Amino acid sequence: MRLIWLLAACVVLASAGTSQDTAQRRYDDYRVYELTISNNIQLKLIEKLTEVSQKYDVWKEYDAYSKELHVMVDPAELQHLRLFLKLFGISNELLIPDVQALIDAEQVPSGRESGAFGWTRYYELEEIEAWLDGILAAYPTVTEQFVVGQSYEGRRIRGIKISHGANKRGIFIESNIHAREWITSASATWFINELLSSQQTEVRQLAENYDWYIVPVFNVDGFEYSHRKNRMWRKTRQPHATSACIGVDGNRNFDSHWMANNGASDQPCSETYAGDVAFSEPEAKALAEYLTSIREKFDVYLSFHSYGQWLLSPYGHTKDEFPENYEQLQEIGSAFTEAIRSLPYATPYVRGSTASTLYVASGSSVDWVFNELEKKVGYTIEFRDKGRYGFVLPPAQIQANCEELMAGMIALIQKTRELGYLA
Ligand code: 0X9
Ligand code: ZN
Ligand code: ZN
Repeated sequence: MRLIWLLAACVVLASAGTSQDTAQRRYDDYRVYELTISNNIQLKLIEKLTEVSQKYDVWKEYDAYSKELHVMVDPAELQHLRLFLKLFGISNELLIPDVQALIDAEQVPSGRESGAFGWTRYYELEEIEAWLDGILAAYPTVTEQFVVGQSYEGRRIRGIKISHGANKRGIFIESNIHAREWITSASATWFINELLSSQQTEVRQLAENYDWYIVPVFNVDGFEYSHRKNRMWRKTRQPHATSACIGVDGNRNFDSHWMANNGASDQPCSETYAGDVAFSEPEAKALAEYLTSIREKFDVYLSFHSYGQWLLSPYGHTKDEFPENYEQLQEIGSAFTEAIRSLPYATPYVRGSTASTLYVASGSSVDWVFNELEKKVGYTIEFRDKGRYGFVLPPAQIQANCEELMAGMIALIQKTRELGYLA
């Protein structure tokens, strides 16, 4: 009985207090553990412990495929966590002993820097936008900028359209909806650059046969915040009326099965907070409106995320139903994963429907486009890695991740076309 009270105290203590965002937040001695869950009670307890606590940050939610979850813990909470894990017999492995050490290492470019924009380090929003301006100026006949809308803090959400002529089918890429997933915008900018400058036949075909709409940094406010204040920021930056916690998970805020099946949280302090209402976030609303305005122009929708090496198709909101074209989506998915596995890195990706292979996630952008705009080829791509570095993927891995993306994309688009989409 006393143990139960101790546990209750743990949960309460862990949820108390919010942090101040003055200087750059540090993560000295923060650890990331991989927890292996063997029953539902363990899962519920862990979810309860971590949902709104500022002492915990779930890096990867529990998924039915691996039965594991990754959680970062504040060093001040470590004793409690250990006791908790012991009490409930939850097996665990230390993935990252000191998150700050990875954050520091991440700031070191992986090669000689030429001064020009490249893919040996991560860039801030301003630098990415300056690069984008340069690209638009250098390729004026085949590129065009578009603006999705404005963020809560008033930033423009910018995208680039690459087109080699009228009447081509379009592919839309949304990237960095989750602020801390820096590899996504690094990969999106690399991909833009390849579409414009590569001489490789398959890449030229990709570039010239389709219209590309690419938004390298969608969650502009969050991304800026992740660079300046808190490397681990995920959500948007709109404050909440009844809570000190800020922001909404943009990928839970779309108006398609919003808040269905516990696929999001109604707690403002949760990292998967869905918002008070669907489209509470100006960013999500603006994207939905923009996509609606070009709905006749695109057939494929991709959302870049990290991490985990997954290619995820709808549905996210339920694991009990599958879309009509599920088999085809898996066939396209296999083309993607096999292409990546056949590279020298042999990086394993797993494909499957979001809810059945990963976890239920409701109100996501991909599902909204799939269900509401009826664009029947949509995927979430979860880039490298599997958790050794997690969100703090070293700059030395940017290039390899990008090569994998290109190999996967060539195969994905080719198979999509073969199956009669994109025609
Ligand atoms: O939970 C998410 O939003 C994504 N994973 S992440 O670790 N990057 O946060 C998965 C999104 C799944 N996609 C769909 N629901 N369609
Ligand atoms: Zn505690
Ligand atoms: Zn994400």
